[in-house]
Amino acid sequence: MPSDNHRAFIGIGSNQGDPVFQVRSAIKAIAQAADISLEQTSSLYLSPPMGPSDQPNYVNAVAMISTSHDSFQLLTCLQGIERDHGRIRSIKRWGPRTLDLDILLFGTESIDTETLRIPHEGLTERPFVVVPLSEIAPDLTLPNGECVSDLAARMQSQTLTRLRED
Ligand code: A4P
Ligand code: MG
Repeated sequence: MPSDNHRAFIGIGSNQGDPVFQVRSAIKAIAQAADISLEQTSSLYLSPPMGPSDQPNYVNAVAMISTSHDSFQLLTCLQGIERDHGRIRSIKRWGPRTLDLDILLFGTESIDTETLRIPHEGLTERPFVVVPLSEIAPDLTLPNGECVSDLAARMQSQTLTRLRED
């Protein structure tokens, strides 16, 4: 990895428009994006919606990338990929979506602005983020100092189903 590159983790989620297809297609788009190199991707996981329950189950995954973008440039790029996948932002918080791409971690950066907060809010409380993250980077130390695999092992993740590859 060149020294001006940053390692980042991206949370991928979908619960509309064939979610498995959306997540796989998003992974391809990330791999093809300029100035981003896809390093690892987790399995796909199915889980009930966090938030309003009157929406379909979600498919989630996590990707590890290296990029020469800064974190704001990366956000712009990911929002372009969301748009390409028919994402329409609704005013409903945690409502259904064809594709959601969240920057979970960006190197060791800590950012708190209107448009970008890193680490991503709720990162350490969500099994659909922690479990796939732990699958691809088990030794990763989270900003709270905890090893991600220890957190994943402690987490209630009965509602999370790992999807088999076909
Ligand atoms: N933004 C701030 N920080 C970030 C970041 N680190 N990465 C801003 C990406 N975006 C970030 O996001 C709203 C604004 O957050 C963006 O314009 C960006 O500037 P959004 O994607 O438009 O809205 P959202 O996703 O509905 O809001 P939010 O609060 O990010 O929701 P979450 O946390 O993404 O949760 N249940 C299951 N099982 N699986 C899921 O994946 N996802 C959600 C959404 C709800 N329930 C779920 C799942
Ligand atoms: Mg989001």
